[in-house]
This record gives sequence, structure tokens and C-alpha cells, in this order.
Amino acid sequence: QRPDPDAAAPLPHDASASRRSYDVDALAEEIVEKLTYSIGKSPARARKYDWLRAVTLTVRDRIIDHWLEAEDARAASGGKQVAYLSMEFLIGRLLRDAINNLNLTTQVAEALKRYNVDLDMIELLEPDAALGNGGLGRLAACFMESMASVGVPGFGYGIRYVHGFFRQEIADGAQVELPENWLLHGNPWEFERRERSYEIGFGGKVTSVVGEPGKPPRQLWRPAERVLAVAYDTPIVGWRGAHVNTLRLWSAQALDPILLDAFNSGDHIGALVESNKAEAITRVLYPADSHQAGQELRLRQEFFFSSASLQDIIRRHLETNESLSNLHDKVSIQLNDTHPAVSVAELMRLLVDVHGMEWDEAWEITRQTFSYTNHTLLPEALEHWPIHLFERLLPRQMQIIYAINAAVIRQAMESKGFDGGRIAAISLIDENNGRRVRMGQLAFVGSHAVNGVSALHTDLMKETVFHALHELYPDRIQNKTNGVTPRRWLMEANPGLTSLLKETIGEGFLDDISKIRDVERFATDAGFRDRFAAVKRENKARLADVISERLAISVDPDALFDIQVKRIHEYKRQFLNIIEAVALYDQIRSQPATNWTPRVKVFAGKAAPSYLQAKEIIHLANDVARVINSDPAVRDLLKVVFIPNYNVSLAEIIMPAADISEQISTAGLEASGTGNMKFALNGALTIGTLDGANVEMRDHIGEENIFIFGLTASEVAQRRREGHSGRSVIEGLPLLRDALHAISSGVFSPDEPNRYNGLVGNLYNNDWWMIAADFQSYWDTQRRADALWADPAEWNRKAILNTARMSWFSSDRSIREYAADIWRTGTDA
Ligand code: Z16
Repeated sequence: QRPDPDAAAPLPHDASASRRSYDVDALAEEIVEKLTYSIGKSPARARKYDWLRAVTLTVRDRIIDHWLEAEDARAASGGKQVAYLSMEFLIGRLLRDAINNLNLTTQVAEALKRYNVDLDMIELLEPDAALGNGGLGRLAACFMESMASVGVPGFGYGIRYVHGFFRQEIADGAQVELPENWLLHGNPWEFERRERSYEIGFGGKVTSVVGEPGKPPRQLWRPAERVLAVAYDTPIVGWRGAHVNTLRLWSAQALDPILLDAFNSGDHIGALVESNKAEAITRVLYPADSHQAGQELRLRQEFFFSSASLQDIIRRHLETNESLSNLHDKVSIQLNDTHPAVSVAELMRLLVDVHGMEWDEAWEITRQTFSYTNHTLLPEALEHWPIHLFERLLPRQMQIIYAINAAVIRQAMESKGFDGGRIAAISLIDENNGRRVRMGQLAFVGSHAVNGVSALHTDLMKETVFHALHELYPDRIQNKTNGVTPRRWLMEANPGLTSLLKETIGEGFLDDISKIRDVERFATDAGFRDRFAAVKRENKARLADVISERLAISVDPDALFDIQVKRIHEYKRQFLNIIEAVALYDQIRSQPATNWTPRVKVFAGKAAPSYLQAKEIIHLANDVARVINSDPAVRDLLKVVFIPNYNVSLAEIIMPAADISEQISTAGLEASGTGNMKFALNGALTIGTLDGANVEMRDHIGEENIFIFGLTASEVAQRRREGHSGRSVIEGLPLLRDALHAISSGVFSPDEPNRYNGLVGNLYNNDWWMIAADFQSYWDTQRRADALWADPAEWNRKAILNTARMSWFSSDRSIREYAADIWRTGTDA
């Protein structure tokens, strides 16, 4: 281990001496002070980015006061901490979140106004921290904020990607991926902690060293390559500044940035090769959600951040504890999906090989320390690594996995009489597809608790991927339904609704979101309904402005806004939604006299760069939009809009502006969904299948206040067993048949009439995602929505009930459940 430059006892921190003031005068003065002495600009010469930086630094100081206190309190209490290991944290912007959680919004805005600077404008300049793909990464970000709000002492551990999720542009209707560069102007939120750095090894050999008499030989791993992991810390402040937790992201650096030998001997380029290779590890986020990336670099990333985090956890533990034998009492490590699952083997290596612990004790501690969250059942998303790659990169961890596997299999045979098929099912090694390490199995057996992210998903986990492991360990799987933070997704994204709620039911819901239910009795109050509708209209006008600015398409805020935003994936069925738009277009043209409900269909989302069908769906949405929007025959009855570059900040504008939220995945395939929760909390009515958390949303909101349609998960499974294909369904539904014909004959792609032959052909020949199977039910349900729209009082009543009844889907509730049932932090959260 390298020497610790700050190993000397830290000086006691005197919070009161350094506390920064919250009043407007002090803030105004300090902002200028930052501008002058940290940035080197006078107010007169400062540009807007300088103001952003000055405000950020000023707000940051206030967080630091709380942060240092939290650290001291934590150290003094010796209580249990949570380490949330996640390859992704999809944070978005931090400034508004920080200002809101410190309750500083009016003061900061007021202070800036003195210099004629607009806080809202400044906030928009901050780049999104887009260190994630979608739901999984955003969940990690909501959880970090909720842990800090609820008071669960936690560390987030992840990767400081230089380039986050790619920027999407649409060129001639198709997705183009451009590199994202969030660190271009520096990152005022992070603190580099060079003293917190660890060596991470790759490759090399394992040698057996004869140990003391009577003890087994020790294994010594001598990696061929070594890379340095350097910590960057970002404080995450909770509601009312009560707690501040740390997001610790690792950056890879070469041990010797320039190999002096090579450099001195004149090989300047050769000397840089190693540093390039090292730094490549944290260069870029893999942009595939729900699909295993499979490259060596990805496995390097996974091991890199797992090992760094574990070494850090161990070092911090040993700062205040005698030994590692009580590690599981002091820290709980949550594995966010299998991306950090190699941690199970790495912790065993650190305990046994490096710290000399007996295998059995190490295994007990490891299992008590880890827990694992599964986020998908899709077979193509489950991680498994070819043995030869794993062995070459991580030879010692491979040995450990074999040893764990042997023990688990022995136990399964002895205790439960498992044989052939069931042994193959639980084995950490998949022997069928060229031998592979199964990361889900590794995470499962290495954890004391395994959870799904919605009730349905958890049930399906028990029946499918983990059927045999569930039989072996029947108490291990539990459910923890996802949630979203109401601070970002209600208070910050929807200030209009937040003020209205404050005026109507008081401020209690800000601290305890369950109190939002008090607004239920106003659902039948005509005056309140009108004000609720006015807020929605304003939010829609704001989105209409964005659409107009970015796409030069004008949409009417009084039309029904029907919105589907999320990653583009076949199972999420944006295609079904587009087909409905085409069918509607057809009907409007052929029955112009009908009293159609004016609709704006909004789409946004990114496709993985290598996912061709998903990219075709984006292309189709854009093609359909172009044709429909320029057809005078539809007048303003139907508009289709694809907004490019969906990200957290755009979501904050979109979620409050929806009348209908589309949650239409093939039942059984969306593990939970979290966008569904953000929409409903902001008063959109959901049209959805009985999938993921939609099921529980229906239970909370009431089935009369949500539009449920389509096959259930078990019906989908049955149809697939029966060998369903779309052809007969399509041939029996003229509406669907004609819409598909229009798409496949080039009505929307005259420049390339065959562009969508493949996409449409799949529906006829296979319809794996049950799009044809669910079409009629979807269409009928949309028309029911039209009918309800004609009765604004009823619509708004239901919308209000959605807002009133969504509080259970707060990530505060999720975090409390994790803390009570899995982490056992003992915090009375
Ligand atoms: C992801 O975002 C999710 C699953 C997965 O395997 C990989 C990624 Cl990047 C999503 C689920 O699709 C979604 O249903 C769920 O709400 C979310 O994870 C958080 O649990």
C-alpha cells in the first residue's frame, strides 16, 4: 500500500466558526467575492458562465459545512454505512437540486438579481452529468439524493467517465451519435482526492506460497499491469441540508504517467502508450442498456471500480476498527445490477490473500456484506464473460469463482439433493455457450439479499432466471419497488404545481410526501381543478416553446399531449405507439367530419448505437412526423414530434407537461420503469400494460384512474409457447393492416420505399413483442382516453387523484425499505 499523506490525525473541525450565512446580503457579497478571487473577473466583465461558477462555488460552500459535520458525526457514531456500487449515476444538473435542498432558492435568486443576473438562466448553463444510460443510472441518482434526505449514511461508488452518455442528433430522420464532453469547462462540484488512490491489477500470474505449518498455501497474485484509481468526491445534499453523502467516482491514471526510462532513452511516444491504455479505462460510458457489452474494456471498467471501491471500504474500515472480522456490521455493499458483481470474488481475494483471513470466515463476511439488485430478465442483458477472457484478465478472481462454485454445488447436492439440470442452472459457470462466468449467479450466491425492482419483476425472477437458486435459498429474494425523488421530480421540475399544493394543503408534503394525499379531497373542487389545469397548461406551453425552438414545429398547448420518453427498445414498443399514430392519421383523413381529439404525440429517447431495429424505430418516428405534420388535411388534429437528445434536463421539462404517459412495454419485460412514476406524480394519466411498477401504480391510484390494456405477462408467455405470429391478427384488423401497409409501402419514406420492410415483416412473421397482438386493445384504450378528454372536469379529477396517490413511489420509501430489510443500518430513517 502506498503511504497515506493525510494519515496524521485530522484537526477537529469547528463547524460554527466556518458556517456560511444564508441571507441575501451575504450571498450577494460572496458571489462577487468568488467571481473576483476564484475566477478573476469583475462583475462588469463577468460572462454568464463566470456567474454560474461563482454561484456554484457559493452554494457549494454551504454544502461543505454540512458535509464536514456529517463526516464527523459518522466517525463518532461508528454506525453502519451503505456503499452503493453502481457503474452508472445519471445525475443531470446539480445546482438547482442543491439550492432547492438548502432552501436557498429565493435568496440566491434575489442576490443575483442585484447584478441583473437571472438564476433560472444561469442554471440552464450547467452541463448534465450523464454518467448513465437510463433507468438504472437515474435510480442510482435518486437513491443518492434520498439517502441524504432520509439520513442513511452512504457512499456512492462509480466511475468518473470523461465522456458520459453520447449526445444524440437527428440527421435526415436518423440518429447520429456525438461525443459528450461534460468536463470541458471543469467540474466545480468535484474534489480530487489524490491521497485516496489505489492500485488496480490486471493479468499476470498466481503463485502458491507455502504458508505456516498446518495452514493452506497462500495464493499470491502478481498482475502484469497496474493502474491507479484516483477518487473524485462530489457532495450530495439531502432535503433541508440535513445530511450530505459522498459520491466517490474513480478515475484511472497510469502509475507512472511518463515512464521515465523510456522517456529518457528518447522513446517519447512509447512512454505515453501505457498512460493512454490506463486512462482508456474511464474514458467513456458504454451506451448499451439492456444489452451486455462483452468487450474486454468493459470488464476492465467493472473490475477497476469494484476493486478500487473495496480497497477504499477496507481502508476506511481499518481506520477505526481493529480487524475486518466485523466488516459486515459496519458496511453494507449494494451491487447495482451485476456490473460490480466481480466484487464478490475481489473481496474474497482481499480478505483471504491480502489480509490473511480464513476462507470460511471470509465467505461468511462477504455474504453478509453484499446484497444485489437485479434490473432485468432479458436474456440478452444478463452478463456472462468468456472464461478465457476472465482468466487472462483476472486469474486469481477466476480461481476464487471456481472455489465458490464448488462449495455452492456441494451444498446444493448435500442439502437439497440437486442433480444434473438444477446443478447446471445454479452453476456460476455456463457450460453451454463456450464456457462463461455467469455474473448474476455470482452476485446471487455472494449476497445475503437479492432484490427485484417491482412486485411483478420479483415474482418473475423467482420463476425464471433465478428459479433454481430461489429453490436453494428460498429466503434470499425480496422485492424493493423503485421510486423517484420528489425533490427533483416534483418541486424542481414543477414549481407551479408545488406552489399550488403548498397553498392548498400546506407545506407538510415537502418533508413527508405521503401528506400529498391531502389534496385528494380537492379533486372534486371545481376551483382547484381549474387551477390544477392552468398549471398543466403552463407546463405544456413551456414544452411547446422547447419544441418550437428546437424543431421549428408549432404545437397547440390545448391539445392532448401524449408522451413516450425512454430508451428506444423493441420491448418498450415505441413502434406500437407510432403505428397507432399512423392509423389515427388514416382515420382523420378518411373521416374528416368526426370530432377528433387534437393530439400531440411526443417521442424522445436514445438507441444503443449498435441496436439497428431501435434506430429504425427512431427513423420511422421522424419520417412519420415529417409527413403528418406537413399534411394540411390533418389540420391541428394530430402532430408527431421526436425531440432529440433526451436527457435528465429535458425530462424535467417533459414530465410536468404530459396529459398521457405511455408505459406500453410487452408485459413481463419492463422490470419496473421509473418514468411512469414521474409522469403520474405530475398529474399525467397513464396508458399502460400490466408490467413492472405499472401494476402497483394501478393498485395505488385506483384502476378507474389509469388506462390499462393488453396481454398480461402470463398471457404473453402462453402466446409465445403457442407459437404466436402476427399475420392472422393483422389480416383480421383492417386498421392495423392498412397502417402497416402505408409504412411498408413507403408512404413515410418515399426516398427509400423499402426502408421499413424488415420492421413490418417482423410483425407478420413473428411479432415477438406482441405489437400486433395488443394493437386493438391499445387502439380502443386510446379512444377511451379521447372520450375522457372531452370531459375536462373528469379528466382533471383523475389527474389530481394521480398526483395525490403517488407518494408511495417516492425513492424515500424505497430507501427506507432497503435500510430496514437489507442494509439494517439501524438508522431510524
Ligand atoms: C437499465 O436502465 C435497466 C435495466 C437494465 O438491465 C439495464 C439498464 Cl441500463 C432499467 C430497467 O429497464 C427499468 O425497468 C428499471 O426501472 C430501471 O432499470 C431501474 O430499476
